[in-house]
Amino acid sequence: MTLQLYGHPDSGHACKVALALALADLDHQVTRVDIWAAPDTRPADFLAVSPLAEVPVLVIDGQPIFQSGAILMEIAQQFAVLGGDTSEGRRRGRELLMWEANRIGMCLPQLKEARRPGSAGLPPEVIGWLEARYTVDCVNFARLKGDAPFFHGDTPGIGDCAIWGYTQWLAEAGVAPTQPMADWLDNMRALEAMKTPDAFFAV
Ligand SMILES: N[C@@H](CCC(=O)N[C@@H](CS)C(=O)NCC(=O)O)C(=O)O
Repeated sequence: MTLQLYGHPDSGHACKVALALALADLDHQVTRVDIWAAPDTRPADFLAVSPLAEVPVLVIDGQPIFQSGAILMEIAQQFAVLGGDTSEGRRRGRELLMWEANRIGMCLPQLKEARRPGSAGLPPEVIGWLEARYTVDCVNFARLKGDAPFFHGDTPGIGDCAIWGYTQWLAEAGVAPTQPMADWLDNMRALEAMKTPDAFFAV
């Protein structure tokens, strides 16, 4: 079995997958793709497996999968890890992934990019709209997590990986964590498999 991950440290979507592979202790190769270079200048082997020229892509035994959520579900199911070993865990993972993609994954990447030095930014009313969405997401974050240390219970699952992808950069996005979020972020940072984005995609 070979696993090849294409990603970049500035991509929270790629970080979600890198974290899942690390937590599940799955041996894999990493290829760093420059997401700031023009898409058609990216390496041919990457363009051959990435239909949208985007990261992440995970190639499992020659079979490429794109879209971070789809990759996380594949990892959980195929390797019976991170919640994928039970039907309840897989359902929980799917629910959390859909929520993250529609909510957190819709506002934090845009806020982070708008504040990146050199970015074209976003109109103030768009920033205001995204920040208002984030405020709602904070309330629902606490509802969904409940009192357990992780979204999947006592140990992290693919939902935690997905939610981590961009919540790791709240300061860069210009927003603050709520207390439940800060506590969960501490739990995530304390995981033995946790790395910085640069370490996940070291060249
Ligand atoms: N919905 C996709 C988003 C993928 C995505 O937007 N990737 C960005 C980096 S975060 C990318 O590759 N951007 C380069 C480009 O679009 O040229 C996922 O969850 O994987």
